[in-house]
Amino acid sequence: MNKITMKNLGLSQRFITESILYTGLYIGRVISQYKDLYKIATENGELAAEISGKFRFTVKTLSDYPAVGDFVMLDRNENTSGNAIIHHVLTRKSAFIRKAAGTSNNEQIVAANIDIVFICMSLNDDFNIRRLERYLGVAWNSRAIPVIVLTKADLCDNISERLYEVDKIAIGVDVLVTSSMSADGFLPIKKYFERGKTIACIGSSGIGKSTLINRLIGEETLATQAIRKDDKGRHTTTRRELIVLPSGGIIIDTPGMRELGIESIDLVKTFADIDDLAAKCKFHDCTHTKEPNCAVQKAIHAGLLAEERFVSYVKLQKEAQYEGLNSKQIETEKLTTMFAEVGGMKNARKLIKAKHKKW
Ligand SMILES: Nc1nc2c(ncn2[C@@H]2O[C@H](COP(=O)(O)OP(=O)(O)OP(=O)(O)O)[C@@H](O)[C@H]2O)c(=O)[nH]1
Ligand SMILES: [Mg+2]
Ligand SMILES: [Zn+2]
Repeated sequence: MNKITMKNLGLSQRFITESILYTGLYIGRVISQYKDLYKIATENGELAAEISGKFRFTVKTLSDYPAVGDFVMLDRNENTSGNAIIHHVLTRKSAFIRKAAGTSNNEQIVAANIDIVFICMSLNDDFNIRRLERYLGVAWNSRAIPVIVLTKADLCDNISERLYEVDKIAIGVDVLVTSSMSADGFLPIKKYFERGKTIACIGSSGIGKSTLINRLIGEETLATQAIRKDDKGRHTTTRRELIVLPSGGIIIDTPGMRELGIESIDLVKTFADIDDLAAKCKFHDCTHTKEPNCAVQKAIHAGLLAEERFVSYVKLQKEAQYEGLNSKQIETEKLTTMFAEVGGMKNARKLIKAKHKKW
């Protein structure tokens, strides 16, 4: 492998100029993060770092913290004892941002200082044109160039139809069809990689981002895993990671995300027809599954509403509901939903207790 120089790591004149403001500090690039600990690449190799107390004190929003892809100023560039200290984050030239619903200051930086963002979507189950549309919108805002990467072509028998759909929303954007099942299925992405240029891969879990990157690298660097049929949405890649390719070029692999931060307004706009129907249901809290006089179910039975459309509505609603919650909160939400039928978690606990007593 090539020696990793700061230039290979994407350091351009713009960052060098800014870094000169900080005399006595050294420049590095964040390649991964685990809780409060950052892995930083420097001219002299990798080191572990944490932010300074002063930095922590000045942080106002989540997005002020260093993110993968950031150039940071450190107190050292050698692996001496203890962690290096991050004092500053250099001004980002681009950032792919994910917003937690309802909160304006809860922006999460998915990847910083990227040149291209690969919006990845599989051609089979995960394919969803509306979601692609939203990812595209966020990508344009990131100041990186979006490229749509469709994966798992081998599992799709109507590629041309899907491409036709994508073309309608992807104006001025390259659209690539890939598969990791054939030896050359990754080739369409290859030409986008250049020395010093950073590409981030984003998209849902299990659609083959890491597998595709592995094909490109030509070795199994990143863990990949099949999605278990009974356990959808299980994440294989657990953190963002910046990798310098042997041939030059930089890629940031990210864990699959549920969504970008769907604001409820999106749901309202996209599913106005279903909301209109729902307003006519007998029960105002109708779940449109088994309640009597459900206008939504009636419309589906009458062939006025496509079943799949209703399914994606429910799915999006769930995503919106979970958006912005941490994993513990998501679990609680899931349990609450699960136990809604028996009258909520409290009752569920009682029921479980009662059962144990019987035994
Ligand atoms: N048939 C088929 N399967 C694929 C393809 N690419 C990946 N897979 C399979 O899809 C599963 C998930 O692949 P990953 O690369 O782990 O998916 P990921 O997008 O990185 O998922 P996260 O890390 O959870 O975000 C694995 O079992 C892969 O073998 C493909 O082109 N065709
Ligand atoms: Mg992965
Ligand atoms: Zn209903």
